[in-house]
Amino acid sequence: MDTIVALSTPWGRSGVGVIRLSGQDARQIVSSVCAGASRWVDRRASVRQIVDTSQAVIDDVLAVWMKGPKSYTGEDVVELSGHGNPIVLSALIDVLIAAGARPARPGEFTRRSLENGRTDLLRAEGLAALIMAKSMEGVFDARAAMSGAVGDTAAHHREVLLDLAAELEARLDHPDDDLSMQSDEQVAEKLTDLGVAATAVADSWHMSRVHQQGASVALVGPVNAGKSSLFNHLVGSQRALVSETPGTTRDVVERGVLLDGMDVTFLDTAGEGGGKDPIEAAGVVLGRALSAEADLVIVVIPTHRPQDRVTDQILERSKHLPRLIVGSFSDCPRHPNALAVAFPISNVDADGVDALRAAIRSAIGSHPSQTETAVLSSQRQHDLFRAVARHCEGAGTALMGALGPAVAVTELIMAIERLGELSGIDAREAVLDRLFSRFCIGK
Ligand SMILES: Nc1nc2c(ncn2[C@@H]2O[C@H](COP(=O)(O)OP(=O)(O)OP(=O)(O)O)[C@@H](O)[C@H]2O)c(=O)[nH]1
Ligand SMILES: [Mg+2]
Repeated sequence: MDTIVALSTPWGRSGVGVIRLSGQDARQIVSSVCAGASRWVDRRASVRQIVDTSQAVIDDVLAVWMKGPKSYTGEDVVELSGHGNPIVLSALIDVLIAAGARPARPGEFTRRSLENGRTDLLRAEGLAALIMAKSMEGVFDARAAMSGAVGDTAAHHREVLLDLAAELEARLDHPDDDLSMQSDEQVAEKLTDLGVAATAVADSWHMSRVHQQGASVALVGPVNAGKSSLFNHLVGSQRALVSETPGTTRDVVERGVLLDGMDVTFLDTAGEGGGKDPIEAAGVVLGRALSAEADLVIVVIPTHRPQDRVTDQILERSKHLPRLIVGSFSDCPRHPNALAVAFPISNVDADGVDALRAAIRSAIGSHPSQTETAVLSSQRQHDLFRAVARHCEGAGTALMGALGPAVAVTELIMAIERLGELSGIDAREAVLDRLFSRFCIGK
């Protein structure tokens, strides 16, 4: 196996930059570019001078050798902390490459760790999530993922499924003997329970994704509802144009802010029910498309006007989306036929905006808690748990219906395979390639 090398800290000027090498020749390669003789003691830091071919000293580095297999990758690892100047660091890497190391590919250190059984795919994804997390909740979720909670849940589901599959296989192999311990109904009931549990795990991804990637919150509503005014309050600066002309906002205006430790991107969209202007109409279409993908929709309804057809349509369209309904113009007399809303606000004096902000924050993320429950750290994990739930459901239906136990077993085997893919037991190269291409080089 080649010895690989990469900078593990970001390129740029900083106090130190850490260069990592992994592979059987790691120590020997570093020794060959050190001035003077070098002795290595496992996990003991020592200062060394790294020289180029003309023996000029490039840098003094702090070197640590971590003997395999008890290292990050499971191989011999050497970490060199050099001075954090990209010119120095790239010169160091160049001499290490000239001495026999090969530049690492993205995620290759973690991939080796996986191949050497030092981690599994779920933990590796947890690690990627930890590095990318855009909120403290995301950090805690990632830590839970790295502790193996998802793997434990998957292993438990796998055991139950293997038992049930074996139970059904027995019926198929010996249809005349009564070997089965459980009735079809009992098996079907267990499958339903498992399907529900797998769905609950899959659903947890919605929240974890927001924790990890930050949230997008779209403001929608009829024209002149005060969306842009509210948007400006929420982002804390005058970003969107406000005017009494209906249809002021056309393009979607976007602004990211840190809301109580979470990256939140607010989107102000074109109001609905304005004139027949084609550009305005195009703005409405764009706003609808983006708000359908948002993590939260804020429906802004002016409560000094009667509830009209446009409002009804907006409420109908957003009813399956996570949403909060806000009543603007709370400073004006309420119209008797206005919609009753949970969050009254006034854009004149920002009354109610703080309460709304708190409601938005709790709608998009729970507060940090180190739960032991399975928290997913990738879309891939979500899709697999969904598939498991679907196969459990399919197996139950087959068993209780005309298709019978043979089809049910096939479904169960598919569910077991999906669970295996989760931790990488059966992961194909393609999955690995996709996963590791998202890692940064040096990780
Ligand atoms: N009194 C009062 N006036 C408001 C309030 N919110 C907005 N306005 C006024 O209503 C008008 C429309 O406000 P905007 O924020 O531009 O409304 P919008 O929903 O973005 O409108 P479009 O972009 O046209 O869809 C402006 O003149 C605002 O000053 C409010 O809560 N109270
Ligand atoms: Mg507007």
